[in-house]
Amino acid sequence: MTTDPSAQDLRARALAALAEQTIELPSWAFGNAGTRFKVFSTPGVPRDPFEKISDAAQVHRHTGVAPRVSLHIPWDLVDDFGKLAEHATDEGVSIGAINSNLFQADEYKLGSLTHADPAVRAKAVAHHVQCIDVMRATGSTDLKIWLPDGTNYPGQDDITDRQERLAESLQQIYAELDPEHRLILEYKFYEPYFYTMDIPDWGTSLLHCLALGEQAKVVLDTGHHAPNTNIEFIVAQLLRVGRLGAFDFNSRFYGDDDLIVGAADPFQLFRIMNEIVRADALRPDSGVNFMLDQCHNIEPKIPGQIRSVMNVQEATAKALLVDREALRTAQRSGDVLGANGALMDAYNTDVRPLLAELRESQGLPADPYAAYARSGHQEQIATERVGGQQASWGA
Ligand code: LRH
Ligand code: MN
Repeated sequence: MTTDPSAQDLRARALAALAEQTIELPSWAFGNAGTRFKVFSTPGVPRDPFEKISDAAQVHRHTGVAPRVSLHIPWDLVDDFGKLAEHATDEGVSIGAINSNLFQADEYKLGSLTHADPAVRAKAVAHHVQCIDVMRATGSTDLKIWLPDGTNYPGQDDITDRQERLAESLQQIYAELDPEHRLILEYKFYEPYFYTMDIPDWGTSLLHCLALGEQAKVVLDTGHHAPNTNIEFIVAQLLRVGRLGAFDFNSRFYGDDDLIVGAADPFQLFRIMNEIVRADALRPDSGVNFMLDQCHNIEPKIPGQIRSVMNVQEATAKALLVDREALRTAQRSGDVLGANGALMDAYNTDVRPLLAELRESQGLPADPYAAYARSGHQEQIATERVGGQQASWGA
């Protein structure tokens, strides 16, 4: 352990910030998932939203930083959302963002909120009114909209007309929000359509959010950019204008692979968290909701989520250990290698001992992944959860 007072101070401030960090888990990560080629089943997978929440609570119990679970409607539809929220409370977690679903209905083939037929748009708007009712029943404040709409061939539809219809539909949804609610709007550059996506990039999402009002913010899914996009640049820009509402963290090698965050590119995750720390946006009241959006196609789900949460903590800890004074001095004096070096020193720091110390100070296992493996919970649910319909995307 260093004796240098400024390094000790940096370490103490990093521990304090890490102790406040929270990461929201996606209910669908605990269900079966796959690709168009195969959705694999796994013993012990939840059969309903109650079991999904119980599994998410296991992640929080072992890591201490995952106190919220986002739901997806209709995948997580239940008769009584009040009961589901009570179950979450009993399990020591709460319900986070409510995700709408516009990508599994036949009538949305040529569009939902952008569709030329007002009746189809009205149905899509009504789905969001239903999601807002779920938010009221669960105490959630974030309505998360990923717009899957797009076209496959040039000329198939008028790009501008679709944007006008989209703006009108979003305005109708926005008007239904309660004062404490937010509409967070997710973009994606391709898939399920391959010529245009109606919200393909951060600029388009931002334009619609600015047109809607203060309660509208952008969702940045780390898997939704063209290869080699400088995502931390987008993070810095959205933070600068106060419109970064949330992350959907995952990682990818090529497409929207939804792999474990930090698994494919831990350096990119560090660079993203470095912009978050630089903007002091790690604070719980920063308005940025750090969420995971992943699918564990072949690996066990709960250990996969635990590993994911630990990867975010590690990237965050490294970003918090950047000597910002040295960095600023080098940046301001044009010391290119000095500035890059300040960042790389932090990135190349092994922060696992620091995180182990944090967890032990909170009465948590130093290594949550190993602790969960020792708990026998995976074997227990594989034995108990027999029969019923395993949860999945239900495509
Ligand atoms: C779309 C997306 C969106 C969710 C879905 C599960 O690719 O990222 O955030 O609705 O995955
Ligand atoms: Mn997403």
